[in-house]
Parts: sequence; structure tokens; C-alpha cells
Amino acid sequence: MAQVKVGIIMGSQSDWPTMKEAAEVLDELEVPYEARIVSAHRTPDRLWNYGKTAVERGLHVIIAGAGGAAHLPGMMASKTRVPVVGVPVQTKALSGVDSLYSILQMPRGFPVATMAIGGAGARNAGLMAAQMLAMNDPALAQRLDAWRAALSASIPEEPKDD
Ligand code: RP5
Repeated sequence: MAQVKVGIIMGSQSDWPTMKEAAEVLDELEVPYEARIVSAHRTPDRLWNYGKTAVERGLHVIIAGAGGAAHLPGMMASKTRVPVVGVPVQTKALSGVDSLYSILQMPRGFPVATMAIGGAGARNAGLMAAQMLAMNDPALAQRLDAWRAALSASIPEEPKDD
């Protein structure tokens, strides 16, 4: 079994439909990952343990998604030097702007690489994680190049009516 280097964590089961987009693109690129529910507020001990053991367990990047008072990515970044990619989950009340601001405005010293709100952000988080790993994985780099070329090739030159 290949070493799992990507952790996908989220604050709630309700975040999974969004965070699944990160998982799906990692599947497409054949990058192993683990997915866990880790809530900054509801399961703080789980957050603490996850961050404390992340390096020794061999994680290279953590994708962290949360909504509302989205403290999970920032708290994880404060607990481990494994890079954290943050995904603001879209909320009903404030459309995800609350999530975005909660994740984005980190104090100096503890960065979170913040993606766009919602599914596009989650998918790009998966791609970002893959690109980071590809710096030391030539086979993955080749798969990524092919994936990107296929995406470009799928874009038509001219628009058409529905
Ligand atoms: C956050 O609260 C979670 O990340 C989720 O986006 C939001 C709502 O959680 P649920 O009430 O749906 O479990 O912590």
C-alpha cells in the first residue's frame, strides 16, 4: 500500500459534499489520501491529536475545509508544520464569505493557503496538493501534465447555443 501523504479533514459530515471534490480529483490522479471529520469546536482533542501526529504519520499536505466560524484550517496550521490548504465551505447564512474570512486572515507566522469558496476551491485544493507532491514524484508529475492537457483540450474554441 502506498504511503498516504494527503489528509482531507472537514469540520462536519455536512462539509463532505464540498470536500468530496478534492477527493475526486485525487482519485483521478491516483494520489492516496485519508478523509476525516475533525471539528475545531466539537472535537478539539481530535484536532490536537491529528495535528500532533501529522508529521510522524507521513502526511505532506493537509486539506482542511470548514464553514461558518471556520477555525479548523488555522488551528491545524498552528499545530503542525505540514502545509495546510484551506477550503471555505459555502454557508447558507452568509454564502461562505464568513468561512473565507475566517480562514484567510491568519496572523503572521502561521499560514494557510486559502482556496476559493465551495466546490471549485475544494477541487483546486486537491490539485494543489497533487502539484506539491509532484515536485518529488515524476510519475505523478506526468499524470498531472496529462490531466492539465486533457482539460485544456476539452475547452471548445467557439461557444454554441444550448
Ligand atoms: C462548521 O460548521 C462545519 O465545518 C460546517 O461547515 C458548519 C455546520 O456544521 P453542521 O451543523 O452542518 O454539522 O464547523
